[in-house]
Amino acid sequence: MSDTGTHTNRKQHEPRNNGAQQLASEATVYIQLEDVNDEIPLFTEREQETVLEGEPIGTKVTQVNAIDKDGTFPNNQVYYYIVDSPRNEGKDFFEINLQSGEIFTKVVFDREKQGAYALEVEARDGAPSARPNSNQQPNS
Ligand SMILES: [Ca+2]
Ligand SMILES: [Ca+2]
Repeated sequence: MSDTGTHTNRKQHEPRNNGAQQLASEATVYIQLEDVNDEIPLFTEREQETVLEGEPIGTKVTQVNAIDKDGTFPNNQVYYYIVDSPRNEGKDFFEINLQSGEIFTKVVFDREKQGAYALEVEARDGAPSARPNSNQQPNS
């Protein structure tokens, strides 16, 4: 379809019912990007803490914090765990609040028995991972 004249004749573009005609319409589609759980919660700092010997069970030692850069819940929800491994020296002596990351003592310490403990903690997010080879587990 082209205009034969030097200037456009608007009438040629008006709909007519006298033959085959292509119909068209336009619409704007708003696309919202959906967050995929591809970010791992990362601890903001590795810290060294001290606890006094002789303190009662349940004494707060510290609070760890991890940040997950995913955009939405639960992809960015962080849960804290004490790593359940025989190599985790401190696992029987401390407990952690799943949601707040606060760490508390589970025993009364005696500095003369053992002077320091290494405690491994883990941050996991709240949704199956979208990362490859994740087996649908949360990111950690
Ligand atoms: Ca995440
Ligand atoms: Ca994401």
